[in-house]
Amino acid sequence: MNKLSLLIIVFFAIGCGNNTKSGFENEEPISSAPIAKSKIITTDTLYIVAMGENMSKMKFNKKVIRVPSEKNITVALTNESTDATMPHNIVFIQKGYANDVGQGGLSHKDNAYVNPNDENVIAHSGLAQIGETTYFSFKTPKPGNYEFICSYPGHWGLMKGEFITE
Ligand SMILES: [Cu+2]
Repeated sequence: MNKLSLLIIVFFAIGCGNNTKSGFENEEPISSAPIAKSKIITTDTLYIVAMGENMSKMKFNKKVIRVPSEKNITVALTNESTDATMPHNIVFIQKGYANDVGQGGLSHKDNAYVNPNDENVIAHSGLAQIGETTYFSFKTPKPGNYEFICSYPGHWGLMKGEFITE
């Protein structure tokens, strides 16, 4: 190999390196959440959206949430409802206790409508007002079938789904 071809190879390698770097910089994730109380970005974050402009259209964007069991995860709940009367939370509960947990939370407005002593509650977020994202972390339970609801008064009948750990 003569000096000229070696020089060309080195020059080419530097050029490729720069291209790779600038390409990577363009791939930064863009968050659509307009307001975040705190921002925790990890690979173990579960992104959930609550939506619907009124009580007949309110829903979560997932019917089933499937996560690894006994693992620390962060939940990011974004409220995309457009009416200020539609705050939402997400409450992970024992299967079959949606109504009990919802009713039990009615007198606990100061705790996001969740009774802090409710043994059927596995974990819950705070209330996300419209346009907000609320974050919280918890350790998922042992493998099994659970449920999730929004416990804001009157919401858990429609805002619910299956929570599966495996
Ligand atoms: Cu709700």
